[in-house]
Amino acid sequence: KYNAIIFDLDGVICHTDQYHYEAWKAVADELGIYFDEAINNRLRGVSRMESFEIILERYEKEMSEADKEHWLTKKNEIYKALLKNMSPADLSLEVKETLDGLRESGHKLAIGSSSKNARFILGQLGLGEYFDAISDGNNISKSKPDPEVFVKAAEYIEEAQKHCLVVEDAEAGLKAAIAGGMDCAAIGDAVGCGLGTYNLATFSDLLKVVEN
Ligand code: B16
Ligand code: MG
Repeated sequence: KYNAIIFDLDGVICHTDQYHYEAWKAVADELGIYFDEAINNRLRGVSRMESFEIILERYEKEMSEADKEHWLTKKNEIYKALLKNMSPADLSLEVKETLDGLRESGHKLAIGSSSKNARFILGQLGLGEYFDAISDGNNISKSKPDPEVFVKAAEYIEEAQKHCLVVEDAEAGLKAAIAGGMDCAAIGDAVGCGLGTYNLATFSDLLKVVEN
């Protein structure tokens, strides 16, 4: 049924929540805005600017677009410095073995991530050359729940959307897959929202999903 699997990156292939948290916390502290892990969870799968808008809900004053850009650049500099701590040791054996298994069974494998740092993160994990295509925050004009990032991924690997399965950890990502006419497998927090065609208890469950 599926010729290709399109993976979200953060929260599916790897976990960068803590680094996003530390970088946003540094920015929020400088601005005197309250920020905690619960607010950080709302930023999952959301673009950088939209993430900042959520943080600014607790900011009393108005902020100019130029100032917003300044803080976004600052957040990304802190975040990228933290990403340098990532290495192939951060890629779990389960994820690597499952990806290899899916490839051996003839599936094309692509990335569909909102992040502009997707290629950098994949390089840190030792997956720089691994995927057949990467669609990320650099090639889209609308972020999830818009389907653009996944539609582009399907285009890059030359597969019809109905033959692609998306794997996502965020509700916005599941909505994006559905809007793009694709089935989706929910993992982690996304399981709770009930939008997944399948719910994965663990990453390797994907092997069972594609067998059927
Ligand atoms: P960046 P995904 C998303 O990645 C993250 O989940 C989200 O928290 C982040 O704000 C977004 O990428 C943009 O990331 O600032 O690196 O461009 O889950 O779509 O792989
Ligand atoms: Mg994600």
